Amino acid sequence: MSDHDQAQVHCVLSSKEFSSGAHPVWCPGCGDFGVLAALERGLAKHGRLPHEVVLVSGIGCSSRLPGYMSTYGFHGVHGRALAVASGLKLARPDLEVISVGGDGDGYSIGGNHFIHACRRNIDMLYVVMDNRVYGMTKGQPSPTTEPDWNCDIAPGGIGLRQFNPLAVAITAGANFVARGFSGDPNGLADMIVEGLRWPGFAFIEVMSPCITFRPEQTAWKKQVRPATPSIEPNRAAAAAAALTDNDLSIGVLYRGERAPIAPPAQPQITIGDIEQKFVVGV
Ligand SMILES: Cc1ncc(C[n+]2csc(CCOP(=O)(O)OP(=O)(O)O)c2C)c(N)n1
Ligand code: SF4
Repeated sequence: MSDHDQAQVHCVLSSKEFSSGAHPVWCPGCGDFGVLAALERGLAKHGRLPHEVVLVSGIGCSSRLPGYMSTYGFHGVHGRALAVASGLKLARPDLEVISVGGDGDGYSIGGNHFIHACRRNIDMLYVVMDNRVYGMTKGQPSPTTEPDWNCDIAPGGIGLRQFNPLAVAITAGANFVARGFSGDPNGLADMIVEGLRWPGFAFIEVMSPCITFRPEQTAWKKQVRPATPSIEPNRAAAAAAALTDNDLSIGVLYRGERAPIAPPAQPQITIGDIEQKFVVGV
C-alpha cells in the first residue's frame, strides 16, 4: 500500500486542522466564508494531509483564500492561477492541486487559461467564487454580471450577454462540472470531495454573494434549487442544459470519461539543461 493510500485509511482529520488560524479580512457576511468552510470540511473528508495539498489563487477578495488554510498555498498574479496550478500538477502529480479565485480573475483576465485548462484535462480541481462583480476593486461588472445591473461605471447596466462558465467548461473538455452555493457549505463540501476524486479537470462554479457591492444576492438563499436530473455523461446534452439553465440550479451537471493528461514518466529536461542553453556565462 502506498504512503498516500495509508494516509487515506488512517488519517481522520477535523476540518479545523485545515485552517491556518488567520482571520479572513473579508466583509462580514461575504459568501467566501462559506466556501472556505466547505473546503476545510471537504479536505478533512477527502483524507489527504494538509502538507499534501496546494491551493493556488490569482488576485481578488476570493483569491485571498489560500492564506486562511493550513495547506501549502500560492497567491499569484491576476488570472494566472490555472497556469501555475497546471505546471505544479504536472511536476508533482503526487500533490492534490486546487485552484481557487473569483469570476473576474478566472473568466476575464484568466479566461484563456480557463478554456485551455478544460481542454488539457489535467487532474486537479478549480473552484470559482462567482459573485458576478469585481469585489476587490470596488464593484465593477465582471463577465457574469447581468446585462441590466446598474453601477457607477455602467449606469443602466453594461448591456452585455453574460459569460456562461458551465457551458464553456463542458464544451471545452472539463471532466467534471458542477455549480454549488456558498450558503450550503455541507453540500458544497460533498461536491468538492467528488470533484477531487473524479479523474481529470474538475470545475465547480460557486454562487458566492458579495454582500457589499451586490447585497441583493442575499436572495440567492431562497432562490437556489437542485439541478435538473442528471444527464451526464452526455457532453452535448449537458452543454444544452447549461445553456438553458437560469443560473440558480445547484448540483453536478456533467461527469465525463476523458482520460486526464498523464504526467511525463521522467523529466524531459532539467534546470541544468535550460541553464546550459540559455543562461549567459554558465
Ligand atoms: C494585471 C492586473 N489587472 C488588474 C488588477 C486589478 N484587480 C485586482 S482584483 C480584480 C478583480 C477581482 O474580481 P474577482 O476575481 O471577481 O474577485 P472578487 O474580488 O470579487 O472576489 C482586478 C481587476 C490586477 N490586480 N492586476
Ligand atoms: S467586497 Fe464583496 S467579495 Fe470582497 S470581501 Fe467584501 S463581500 Fe466579499
